[in-house]
Formats: sequence, structure tokens, C-alpha cells
Amino acid sequence: MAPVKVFGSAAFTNVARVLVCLEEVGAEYEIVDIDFHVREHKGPEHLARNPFGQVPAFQDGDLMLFQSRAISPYVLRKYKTSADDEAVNLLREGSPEESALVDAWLDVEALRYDPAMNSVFVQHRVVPALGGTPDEEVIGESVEKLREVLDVYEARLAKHRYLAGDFVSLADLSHFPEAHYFMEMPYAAVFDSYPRVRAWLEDIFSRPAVKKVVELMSKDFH
Ligand SMILES: N[C@@H](CCC(=O)N[C@@H](CS)C(=O)NCC(=O)O)C(=O)O
Repeated sequence: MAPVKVFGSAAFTNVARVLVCLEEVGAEYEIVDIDFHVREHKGPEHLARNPFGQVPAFQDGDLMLFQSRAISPYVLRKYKTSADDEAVNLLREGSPEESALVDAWLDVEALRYDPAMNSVFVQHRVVPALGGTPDEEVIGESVEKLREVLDVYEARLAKHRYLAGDFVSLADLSHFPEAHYFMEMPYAAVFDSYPRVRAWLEDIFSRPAVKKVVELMSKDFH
């Protein structure tokens, strides 16, 4: 069987989210780089894969998918060997209650955490790389929004080991790509006020699948 293809470099956080799922389940995959410098992502071939001209896109035979938070559950469902295989039970689909909580915290990640983290990353890393000056007001506002999210996480992690409950899930893993870049920025000190969040992140970063993808991200980040 031909390996599945992930279009886009590991350095992109949304690509890394998909890669960590493939690593968690031990699937064979191929990364196909899309050259942003020549705007390959907005060319007809890539638009046929992802109509928004973004990465990742994902191909499994005749199936083409886009949106990392749709691709990731697909990967986890497809390669899950048995309902009680705890190692890859990252969606908790055997339990309507647990899987609903996974969905809820994935939504929080996508709609609250990711925009705040990404906005700081864009101002601090992307804007200067394009010759601009970071907007400190935008950074301040984003850090404030991040604190609001982390207040909730700290309270949640006082009650449960992970976000959706006392089991690791995709909702937890989905946080690591943005955190990987954020922790290298001066604003990382924000996390010092959140010891449970810090311990939770350390736990996620200690997973072999996450370590592997962090390596790929570092190699690809220019
Ligand atoms: N919600 C989408 C977001 C994808 C996205 O924003 N990808 C970025 C890279 S991380 C991208 O391709 N940006 C180029 C563009 O938007 O033109 C997902 O989760 O896949």
C-alpha cells in the first residue's frame, strides 16, 4: 500500500499537528514540500488539494483532505487497531462522554489558544522576517488573550491530568506545535504563572511522537 502523503513542510504548525498523529499510530507517510517562495500553495495543482491554498493537504489514495483538525482524527480513526488500544486511543470514541470532551477542548485549542499564540508568533517572527516592525500593541493584546485561556487550563488541570480528562487525547497533542515556537520567544515567561500548564506541556513534549515531529520542525524552520 502506498504511504499517505502530507503536503506542506513540518515547520508549519498545522502540518505538525497531522504529523504527530501519523507518528503516534506508527503510519508510513511521505512529506511533499510545497514551495511558498514561488507561491506553489496558490497554484492550480495545490488549489485542487486545498481550495484555500493552504497547507496541510493530505492524500490517502483517492481521498484528498484539508484542514488539520479534520485530517488528524481521520488518521487516528483509520489506524486505530482496537477500541481498547490505550496507546492510540486519542479520540476516545468508545465513550460519547469522553469523545465530546475531546471535541470541546479541541475547539478551545482551535478558537482561543491557537489564534492568541499564532498572533504573537506572526508579530515576533514573521513580520520582522518580511522587513516589518512588530506591533507591540497586538502582541500585548494577544498575550492577554492567552492568559485568559491559560487561567482556564490551570484550573482544569488542577482537577484532571489532561484537558479532556485523566487520559491523553488529541486535544492535548494539538497544542504542542504553537507551544514549540512560543517557548523560544521572550514571552514564554507568561507560562511561569501556570505551573500545572507547564507540567502538562512537559508531559506532552516527552512523548516520542512529539519529539520526532519537533525534530522535523526544527530541521525545516528557516
Ligand atoms: N485551519 C487550517 C489552517 C491552515 C493554515 O493556516 N495553514 C497555513 C500554514 S500553518 C498556511 O498555509 N498559510 C498560507 C496561507 O494562508 O496563504 C488547518 O488547520 O489546516
